[in-house]
Amino acid sequence: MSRLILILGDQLTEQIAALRSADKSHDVVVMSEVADEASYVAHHPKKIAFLFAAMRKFALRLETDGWNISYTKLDDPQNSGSIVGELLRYAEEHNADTVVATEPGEWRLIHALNECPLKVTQLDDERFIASHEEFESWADGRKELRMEWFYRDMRRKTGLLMDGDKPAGDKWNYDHENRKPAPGDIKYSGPMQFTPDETVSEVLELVKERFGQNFGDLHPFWFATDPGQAKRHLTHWIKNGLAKFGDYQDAMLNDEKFLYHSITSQYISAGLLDPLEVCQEVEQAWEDGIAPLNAVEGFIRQIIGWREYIRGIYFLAGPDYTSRNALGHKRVLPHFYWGAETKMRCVSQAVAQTREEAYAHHIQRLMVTGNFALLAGIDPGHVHEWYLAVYADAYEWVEAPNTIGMSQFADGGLVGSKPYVSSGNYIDRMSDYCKSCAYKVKEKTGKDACPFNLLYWHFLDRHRDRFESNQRMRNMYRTWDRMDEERRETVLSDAETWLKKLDAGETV
Ligand code: FAD
Ligand code: DLZ
Ligand code: SF4
Repeated sequence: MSRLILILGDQLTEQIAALRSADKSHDVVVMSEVADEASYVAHHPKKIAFLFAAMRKFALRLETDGWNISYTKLDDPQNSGSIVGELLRYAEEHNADTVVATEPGEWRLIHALNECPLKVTQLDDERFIASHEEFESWADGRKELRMEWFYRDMRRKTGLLMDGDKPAGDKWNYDHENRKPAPGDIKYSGPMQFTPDETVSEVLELVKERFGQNFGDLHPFWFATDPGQAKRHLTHWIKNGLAKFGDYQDAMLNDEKFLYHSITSQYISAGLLDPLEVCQEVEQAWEDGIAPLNAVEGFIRQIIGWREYIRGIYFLAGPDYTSRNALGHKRVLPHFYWGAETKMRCVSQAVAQTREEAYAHHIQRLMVTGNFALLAGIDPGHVHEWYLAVYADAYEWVEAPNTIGMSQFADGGLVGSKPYVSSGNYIDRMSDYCKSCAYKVKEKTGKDACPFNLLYWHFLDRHRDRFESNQRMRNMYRTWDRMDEERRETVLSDAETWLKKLDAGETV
């Protein structure tokens, strides 16, 4: 009897565990574009098009390589609409009762496969450097799960940037060299862009028809959709972007959507690039003198540190992680996250870019849209759904700990030792947004005051019981307490007035 080998939309590599365990002469590879996966949130059309195109090209490659493939297109009249439905349909067609899958990156799908009436084995996803067991044993007994300590273990394990048992350059972390604001006149040519081929064009038509109403621009579509293109994209970035990636990693400019960032997350997580190989190429660029150590270490830390750590947290925390709301925030997500007008230049810029590219870089996600949601007390469940929908690299295993944990502090401090909140000052220092904003970043009260300034103190004040004893927040409370009482009252009442306008649906 043949077995079904399930390959999901973000498992598009010959190295995926289920495929490696398969027998080409007997087994049938199942890949399906299904309504359930395409609509559990209102994904950005570019994200859906990217995955469907990359899935179709991968299936074609496997077929050429001699695999027996059962592929369902979204508009196939037989399509049952779900992954399990398709497994049942193909099990009957091929007289199979066994499925080999690679563990999905989402509890929802793991449970669906566990409950499937067929015999389903879920193999470990070996594309990651740390297995679940390794992360659990690292976390076991620790009071705080800080990324930096985990990252050092990953450096030792991979040997990346290691000089024997010491870090290259004698320092583990060059982050303090990586926070420069961008001078206004810098230009980055941006990521490599690809003209849609026949497969991509066919998918674009389908996505336009079925998901054209979702938030996000489908065109122009320029993503890489196979490993060859993704590799060219990486080489292009290593040559043109990597050297300055470190210095300007946190900077934001109105006219620069990509500013030295690698735009690799969507390719790595879908399986088009291998994370370890990417890091090895970047390390090689340092050895060849193409990029300095601060840039190379900064980048490698994002992949073998943050990315691995975030995944570890998702699986350690369990399926109820996404419903956590430690700060009790209840406000609905404002319409301007979906493109309605706002006078806040930083937010409108981050949202517009997200709509155009299904991309915003880390500091835009964390310190603009994330920071605003946290300061304004938006329900973290709403915030989570938004991030899961609008970015091309969003899968729950990576999006949820970043949003629920790092950005919204809704996990009560599992990911971060303090909330990532800031007033308008931080955004002004790191961007050119404030210069073209209707609000005034230097104003701390009054109708023109930057809302981040008002809401920052409002946040600290309303969560005083929880945060005032946090060592890392003492200075913030000291500054607040040093203001005279009248001024504090004005700040809080101006913040309340502003929030009332927000709740009333006024353009704020
Ligand atoms: P670069 O800046 O070039 O960084 C290099 C690589 O490091 C990325 O490609 C990515 O693979 C990895 N990386 C960097 N930071 C992180 C991180 N915090 N967690 C995991 N990997 C990281 N990243 C996603 O891949 N998917 C998400 O759904 C996602 N949601 C996020 C939500 C919020 C609220 C925040 C604050 C961050 C989120 N991130 C997410 C992390 C980060 O913003 C993106 O990985 C990064 O912006 C991707 O762009 P890039 O490829 O140009 O990254
Ligand atoms: C995100 C996504 C989308 C939009 N569509 C599909 C699909 O039609 N078929 C599929 O196999 N996978 C899809 N995916 C990716 C899955 O939802 C993904 O496997 C989970 O998010 C787990 O990481
Ligand atoms: Fe954003 Fe405030 Fe600056 Fe406007 S003034 S861009 S709202 S930080």
